[in-house]
Amino acid sequence: MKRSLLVVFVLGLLVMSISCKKSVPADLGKVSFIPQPVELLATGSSFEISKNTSINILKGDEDLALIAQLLKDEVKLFTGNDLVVNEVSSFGKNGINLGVDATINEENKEAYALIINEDQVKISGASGAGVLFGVQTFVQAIQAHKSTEKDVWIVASGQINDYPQYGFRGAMLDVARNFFEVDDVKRFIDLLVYYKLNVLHLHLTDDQGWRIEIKSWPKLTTIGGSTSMLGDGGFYTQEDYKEIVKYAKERFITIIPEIDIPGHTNAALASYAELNCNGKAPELYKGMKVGFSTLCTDKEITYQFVDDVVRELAEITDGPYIHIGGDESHVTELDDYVYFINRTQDIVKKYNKIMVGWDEIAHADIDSEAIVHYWAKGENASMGVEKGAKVILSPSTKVYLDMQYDSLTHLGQHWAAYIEIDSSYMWKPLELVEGINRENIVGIESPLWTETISTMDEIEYMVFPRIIGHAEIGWSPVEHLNWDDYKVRLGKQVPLLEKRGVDYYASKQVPWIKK
Ligand code: TNX
Repeated sequence: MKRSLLVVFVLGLLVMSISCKKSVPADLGKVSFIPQPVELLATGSSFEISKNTSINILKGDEDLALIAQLLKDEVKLFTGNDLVVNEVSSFGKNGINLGVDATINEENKEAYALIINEDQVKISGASGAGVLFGVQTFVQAIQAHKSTEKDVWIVASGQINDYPQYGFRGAMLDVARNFFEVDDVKRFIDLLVYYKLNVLHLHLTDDQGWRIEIKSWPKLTTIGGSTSMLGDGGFYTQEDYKEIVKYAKERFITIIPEIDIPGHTNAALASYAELNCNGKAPELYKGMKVGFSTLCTDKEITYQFVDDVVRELAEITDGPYIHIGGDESHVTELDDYVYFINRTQDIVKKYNKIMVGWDEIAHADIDSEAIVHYWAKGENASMGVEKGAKVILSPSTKVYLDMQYDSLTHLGQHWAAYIEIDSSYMWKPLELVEGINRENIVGIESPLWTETISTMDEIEYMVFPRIIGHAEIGWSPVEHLNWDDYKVRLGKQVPLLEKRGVDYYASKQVPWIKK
């Protein structure tokens, strides 16, 4: 545990000397939390979770009812105890109490305060999101301590005040190269919640597949969604997509849908001949190449198409963003590209959404509302910032989850780098691109491209454990980031990962604890 995490025992010793009820002293300061909380004070006593412990929420709070259910499920998974959830009109002095209290942090809605003492646990969030994050921290504290007698679990006492450094902490899943069912996406969302991430970017279209139903252009999915690289294709109906958005929203995760245009569009071009400059539809494509396709930027029908797609997508997307891709448009002339992105920006604004695009969009006349998604070129990110835009950081050499761990990894690619656990953890957002400062950065995102990946187990193997480190970079104060300390805490995530059935890469760099 780092020295900067001030752990005070005096109060705890006092409490213990008054009451010697607990047989096993527990220390909250020794729990291997990830992400590392901002402030932690151990008080040297403990709280017991038995079969009779209740989870309490105030009557009528729907957000908290779902969070209470999630906590109940987690407690059952880790302790075997099936706790009752009570809706109360005011909190008593016992049990695990969940509540929203905006005053705990006026500046940061995602903040929470977790207080564990002998009689009760209090998890207060500045909003529902904060309560959910506090619950995740509490679950990590529970699993760190064994039961002393059958069905009684000891949780170390203390206080945690916590809030994230960045308000945008995301992952991306490419469902275009290979398609993943709604249930897989829901599982992916569950895995993000455990580490306090709050954004899921879905890469919905690419050369190899169009995965979202657009009612005014039905062939996009009946033709464009009929194949994939390693499977039989597939797509989300708008009802499916709405179900994903709802599931994510209940867990305080924002869905960002991406329609990758004007390049990466072979599936759309194969579905509608009129979107091609030569009026001919190409064959569907199942290969690995990138950068060979483009919408016809000087046909008016192209903009009708973009307008319809953005309009339908905006209607079913709850969050503020639409991602328009814009990467690797190698067969679009630069002038045409700039013209296309400019018009697309107007369309996205017309439907009251914020345009996000890969770093190449900085070449266009983007305005200060746009967000440049840095992945490859620092100079593009800087150019975007000069135009007043903000930046999402996805440095491909650090956070690309499809990059192989080393030369023996049987999945993935290595064009950006081999990314072992140390390398994926050891970078700092503020040291990445010259001229980009804290106020220019929205947050960080870890993308998983799926050219070589087609099952949930494979997703998990590439994502875990690297994303756990990215979650800490996005959440914890920079002075808490330390590889030697982190790798030990990561090694202690084993029970959490295994009970949750996560198929992770057991890197030799990490001192994994024995099961
Ligand atoms: C680059 S990152 C791409 C994707 C590929 C990925 C494979 C980006 C904006 N474009 O189209 O899937 O590399 O690693």
